Amino acid sequence: MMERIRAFEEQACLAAERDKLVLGAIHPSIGQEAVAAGIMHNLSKEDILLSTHRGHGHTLAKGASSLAMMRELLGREGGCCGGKGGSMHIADFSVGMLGANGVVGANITIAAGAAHAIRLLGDNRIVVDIFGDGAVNRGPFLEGINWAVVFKLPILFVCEDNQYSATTKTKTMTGGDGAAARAASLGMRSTVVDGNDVEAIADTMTDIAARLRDGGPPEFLHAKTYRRMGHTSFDPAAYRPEGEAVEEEKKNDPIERQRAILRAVGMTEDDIQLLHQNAQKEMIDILQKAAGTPFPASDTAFIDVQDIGSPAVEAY
Ligand SMILES: Cc1ncc(C[n+]2csc(CCOP(=O)(O)OP(=O)(O)O)c2C)c(N)n1
Ligand SMILES: [Mg+2]
Repeated sequence: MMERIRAFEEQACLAAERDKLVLGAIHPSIGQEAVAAGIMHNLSKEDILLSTHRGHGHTLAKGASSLAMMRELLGREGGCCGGKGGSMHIADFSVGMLGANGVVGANITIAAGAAHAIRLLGDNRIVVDIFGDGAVNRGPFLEGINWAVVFKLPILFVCEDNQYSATTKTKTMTGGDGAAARAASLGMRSTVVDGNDVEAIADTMTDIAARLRDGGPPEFLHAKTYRRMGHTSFDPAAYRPEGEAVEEEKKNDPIERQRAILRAVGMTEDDIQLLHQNAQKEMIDILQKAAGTPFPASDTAFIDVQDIGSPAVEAY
């Protein structure tokens, strides 16, 4: 899965920067793949996921079709949201993915609402809500977590901490002892995990998922990783200290770290390469297919659009 996420995003960056086929920004999660793969390994399609503007990996790992996602990025027919959402607003209800969200922190309260609905329905699905380290400084962090604690909702909040909030090192604008400490202060069980260690994340998540399915209470996971690229595919990240990203890649690339483990347990180099090549082939292929897919017919432009019939529509 980590290979597939990396390959998808490499192709998405090419689609945006080389081919100019993507309108708007895409936010790559290259270097952060262990969080998506480790967490989603423990979820079924019935479980609920909410994600952020940097959500391609989460969505793919939840089971969405890579081709439908790429079509969505390119605004084409057959995209997850009919080509109307784009990279930052991918949703695929058929796999329990309620939506990425371009508004930082907004998914936290929506996720609490989804978990509340599950509590009222009385089934044993769980909700996972993933947000960035910048989101912990927004109001919905307090509101959503407090609500979940008070109502003992079946939800895991995950802070995917890539150390940057757009162009700013997050710790320079965050008070106190960090995301997990804040969640703990609201009475929530909080775990810190190495966000570049896919097995550690998967194992931690196995335990958390079992506890949540058993009736809760809600939990918090702080996964520490690193954003290897700029904020968007076109951001050269000139604000970053020289050499920092290269050093992180050398020390902490989650795919390289897992390859080393696979070698140590006897997987052959050929098989390791095959995983890589299969992922590459899949994603090169879907970009080609997506680029060859027509745009949606113009008479579908206002279907599913909330503002239909409002004066605002006239203005456009
Ligand atoms: C409410 C709100 N404020 C500001 C922005 C602009 N913005 C987009 S992404 C981002 C940084 C978010 O950082 P973080 O939560 O750490 O997520 P990351 O980009 O690192 O994945 C900002 C400030 C926004 N989209 N929404
Ligand atoms: Mg961040």
